[in-house]
Amino acid sequence: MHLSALGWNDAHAQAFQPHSDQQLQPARVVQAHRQAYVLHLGPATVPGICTGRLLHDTVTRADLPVVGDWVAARLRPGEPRADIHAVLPRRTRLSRRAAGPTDEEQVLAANLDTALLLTALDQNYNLRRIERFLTLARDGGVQPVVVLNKSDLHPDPAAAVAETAAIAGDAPVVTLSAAQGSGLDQLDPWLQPAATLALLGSSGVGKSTLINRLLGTARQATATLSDAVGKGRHTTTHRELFVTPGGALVIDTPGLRELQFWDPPAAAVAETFADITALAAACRFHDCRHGGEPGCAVQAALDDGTLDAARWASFNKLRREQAYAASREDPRLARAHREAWKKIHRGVRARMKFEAEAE
Ligand SMILES: Nc1nc2c(ncn2[C@@H]2O[C@H](COP(=O)(O)OP(=O)(O)OP(=O)(O)O)[C@@H](O)[C@H]2O)c(=O)[nH]1
Ligand SMILES: [Mg+2]
Ligand SMILES: [Zn+2]
Repeated sequence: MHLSALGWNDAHAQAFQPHSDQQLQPARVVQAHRQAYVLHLGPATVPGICTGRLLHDTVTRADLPVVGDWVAARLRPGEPRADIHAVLPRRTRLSRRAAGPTDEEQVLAANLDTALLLTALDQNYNLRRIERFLTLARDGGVQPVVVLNKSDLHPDPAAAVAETAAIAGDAPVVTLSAAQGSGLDQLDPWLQPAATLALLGSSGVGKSTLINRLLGTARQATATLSDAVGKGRHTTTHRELFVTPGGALVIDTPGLRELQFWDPPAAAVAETFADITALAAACRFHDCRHGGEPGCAVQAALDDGTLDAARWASFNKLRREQAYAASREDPRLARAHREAWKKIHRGVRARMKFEAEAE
């Protein structure tokens, strides 16, 4: 394979410049395990590990290689193994607050064009969860596509699509059945050669089943949710990038149990909740807290049912998490967070004024 078929482009080549003089070559991380990686060099894949120096110089775990990363690697003489000397800057990324007690960022995958946000049309189907996934993708600069899988289990999948589209903003929403292989062609617009896609969603929604469909072979093990939970772990346990017969690069990931945000994604939340942001900008008072003030557009929309109470609650929950994340970091960030929201509100007001004048 040519590096360009793996997503290598001029921007990456530029970022590689500082490394190009010392027998280092670019490689893409196609598998990430705890310490060990598999690197794609173009002609071949080799196992790789970070050099001691890279580990030593790395300040946070989020700066270590993840699947989808481009790295500067050096092949060991006479050995089919490579050492990773540096991680190139990430074009886009999906990251969250790591699960568990430690307070750190976990990057799930890097340099993605599209995130296929999978939900199954069974008990897993939950608009509030979809909002969180949308926010995560937008925050990382990745185009989200909502995939409602297991359409065969739902009496009216088209109604679910309509309901989801109403909260998804400009993100496309499709429904399909990975198990039955129906509706897959709807993903064609994003399955372009050398485009990188990651599949994200809870355990058991059918990520690996869909990957197998896209690859045309049963590469990934799949299991029913009860089997997976019975084993006490998810079926897929590491992140891996595969090349489809059409040349798209798709990443399978283990199911995400928790989805907490790492940085406060004010702009991404505003985008996911554009309807609420617009309402808030229409309140009589600039600093309206939407708690019973006169002329509150949010309260009016809640009263007449234009704004769903569950969606309003979901928005507030995300904002509280943002505020928490910001204050945990440092007071400067908390202030930056408030500034970001002020700017968003100013922008919406300006746009509303502009549109009103145009009428
Ligand atoms: N009815 C139905 N079942 C499906 C569909 N897609 C997947 N499944 C089933 O759902 C179960 C879980 O599928 P997986 O592909 O293993 O799920 P996963 O998202 O990869 O799960 P993790 O690897 O644990 O994160 C399997 O039993 C699949 O056969 C579908 O479209 N319809
Ligand atoms: Mg899986
Ligand atoms: Zn208000």
